[in-house]
Amino acid sequence: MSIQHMRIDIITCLPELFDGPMNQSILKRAVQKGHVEIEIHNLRNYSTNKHKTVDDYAYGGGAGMVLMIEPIDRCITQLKEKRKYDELIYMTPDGARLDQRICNQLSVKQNLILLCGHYKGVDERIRKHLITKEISIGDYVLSGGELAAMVLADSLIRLVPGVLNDETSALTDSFQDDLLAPPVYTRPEEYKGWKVPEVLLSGHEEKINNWRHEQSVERTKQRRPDLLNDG
Ligand code: 6GU
Repeated sequence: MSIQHMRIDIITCLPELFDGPMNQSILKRAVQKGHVEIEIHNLRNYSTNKHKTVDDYAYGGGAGMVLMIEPIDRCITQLKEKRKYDELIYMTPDGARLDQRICNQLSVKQNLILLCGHYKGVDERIRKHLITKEISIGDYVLSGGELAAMVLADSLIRLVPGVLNDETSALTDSFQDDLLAPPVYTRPEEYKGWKVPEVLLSGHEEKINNWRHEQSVERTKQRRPDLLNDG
């Protein structure tokens, strides 16, 4: 069996924004180890006019520029000539709100395109004819889809098998079983009189697992009761 590999192509008019986050520890290692390939595409390079513009005024008037069809379509067409894509995702505040269930579903895909919106958004015809999924990272507005695309990419890459050192650590994340993660402790056993719960020092695996589960349930009841009522 071959190792799972994910390729993410990101289309943006602000490619510089991706320099920092994509070269950071886990993501960088995932790329170096060959689990993930990320390519950033500057929309400007796909513009056909002499000023390299990628946006224009909205038909019907009103404030805000709209990303034009042509540069986006040219970029997508070139990518599709090279490989088949599982999803073409538009990052937009009116998309489906990202949660761990969506992350899990997308993490098994091989080739994804993330299109970052900007200004007032993209020409609606791109959404209608080319986009297969629209995702938001929460009910607040960012100045562009770039930060959201990084959030989505990070959440997916860490789920690709082999990316995390201890593969089970993604399984114990908050939300993986609709529960928040339990509290964790490390040395020292006591600090300023603040003690680590006795059970964690007992070495009794079954008791520890039971305690962690109880803590998860309790924490979820207290902080996110909505998670318990869903599904
Ligand atoms: Cl995906 N884009 C923008 N511009 N704002 C957002 C978002 C996306 N998700 C939440 N807010």
